[in-house]
Amino acid sequence: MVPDTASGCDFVVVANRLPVDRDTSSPDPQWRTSPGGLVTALQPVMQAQAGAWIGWAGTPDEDIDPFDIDGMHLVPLRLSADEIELYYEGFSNATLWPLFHDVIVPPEFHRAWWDAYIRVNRRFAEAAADVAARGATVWVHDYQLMLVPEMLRALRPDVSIGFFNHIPFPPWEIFAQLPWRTRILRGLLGADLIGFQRPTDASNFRRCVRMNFGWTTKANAIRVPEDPEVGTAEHVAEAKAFPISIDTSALDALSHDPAIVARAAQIRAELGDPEVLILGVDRLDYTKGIRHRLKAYGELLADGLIDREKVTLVQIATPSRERIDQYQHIRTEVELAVGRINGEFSDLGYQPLHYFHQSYPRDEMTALYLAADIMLVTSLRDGMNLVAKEYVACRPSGTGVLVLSEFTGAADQLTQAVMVNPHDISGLKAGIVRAVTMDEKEQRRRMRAMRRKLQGDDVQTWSRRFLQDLHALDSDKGISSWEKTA
Ligand code: GDG
Repeated sequence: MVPDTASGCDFVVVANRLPVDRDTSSPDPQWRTSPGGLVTALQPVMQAQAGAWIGWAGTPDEDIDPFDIDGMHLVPLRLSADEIELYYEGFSNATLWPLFHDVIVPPEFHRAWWDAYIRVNRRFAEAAADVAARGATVWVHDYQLMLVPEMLRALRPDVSIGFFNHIPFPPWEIFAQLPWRTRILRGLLGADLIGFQRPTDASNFRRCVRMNFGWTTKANAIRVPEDPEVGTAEHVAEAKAFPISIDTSALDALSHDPAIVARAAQIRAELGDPEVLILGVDRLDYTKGIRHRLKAYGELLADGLIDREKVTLVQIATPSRERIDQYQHIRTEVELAVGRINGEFSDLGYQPLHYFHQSYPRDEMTALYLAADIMLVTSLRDGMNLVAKEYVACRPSGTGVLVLSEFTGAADQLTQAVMVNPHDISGLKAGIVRAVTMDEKEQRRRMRAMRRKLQGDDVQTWSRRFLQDLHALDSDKGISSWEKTA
């Protein structure tokens, strides 16, 4: 039964984290919106439609009343320390994350993690069902919440449900390992529209549906039969690509800010004015290919293929998921490699590699992008990789070279980057040398094309396209369109 939701919200975002951080510097801690792409994209829709955002506030075992900030209604959900360990660190980040990133490290399958995942997903679905007005639009985000669409559809068949998967979707041959694959697919299929980063992700998903259930799919559409056990009726779900992007104009404005431009010059000066400044910016995650990048860089210094007096690499590795074993392991490996390179190739006046295991404010990140001649993005697998797009958006000079892994979603769009296969260390070395030696004319030609691409493709356009498609499906009610194409 549809509850009386006359006073509910017409637009509801459901994501693992709320888009806020608590500023604990004052005696009376205040919330601040965290400057992320998703908030930027959704805030105008939230403000126009009295939208709500449901998520965890970041501290375990804490009850926080709903509150309003910057025109958004935030609904914090309580997660216990145990749930963070089993649902978030466990099932989300040690089962799904590695499985969906080409099993770079082995995924772990534990039934207790799965039970916690169901429990927490149900809590999110129930919160969305409580908050959404009749006929509302609910947009669920990412791999931590894949069961929410079906759970919500059972509770609230009147709402229109979108899901966006920020990470890759694996091919059936990998996905099939998951002991709970049927439940995850059914969970996602509860949505009317399931968005992916790349067309390949969407086609992997549709093939998983065909292989797992033996159902047919038509173009992007999947006819999902009723499930009396769960309480959902037959409907048509669409699975297609909506590549995410960045707030291009905000970054462009920052990159013209005189204080940030001055800071970029200062960064170069502090590094000893290298002829070529190379930059890497990643969460410290095994998917980002930081080890491969350092191996290539170390070999280039050893071979003398790049001039150690002229080139400096700055690697920012933002702390991430530090309680998970594999993340502690990758940190040790990266830091060993950093120590080796600096131990071997530094002298009193020169350090080839500056490594920072810290987070920085957005202005400082922008100054780093402005300062860098070359950006290295060498992910082994990455849904999109926003850093690649941010670097391009922060190059108003039109110079600079992006070295980009083929295994990122961004590679589908930023085709003028120097493409590399990070597993091929010789090829990666050649890509870096190509970037270091590229003449300015070629840099400008490539950068111009990539910047043009980003102007017509920002995060606002991304959310608008997704929501327009969702509403178009909704007015059509799916089944009739399926019949039309029969
Ligand atoms: C997931 C998918 C997909 C990083 N360090 C700092 C900082 N950052 C910002 C970057 C960028 C964002 O964090 C990282 O985004 P990525 O896309 O590179 O990677 P993931 O975190 O893995 O994101 C990915 C994305 O979701 C969106 O759908 O593209 O594939 O894995 O914006 O700038 N920002 C600041 N300080 C830091 O120290 N201010």
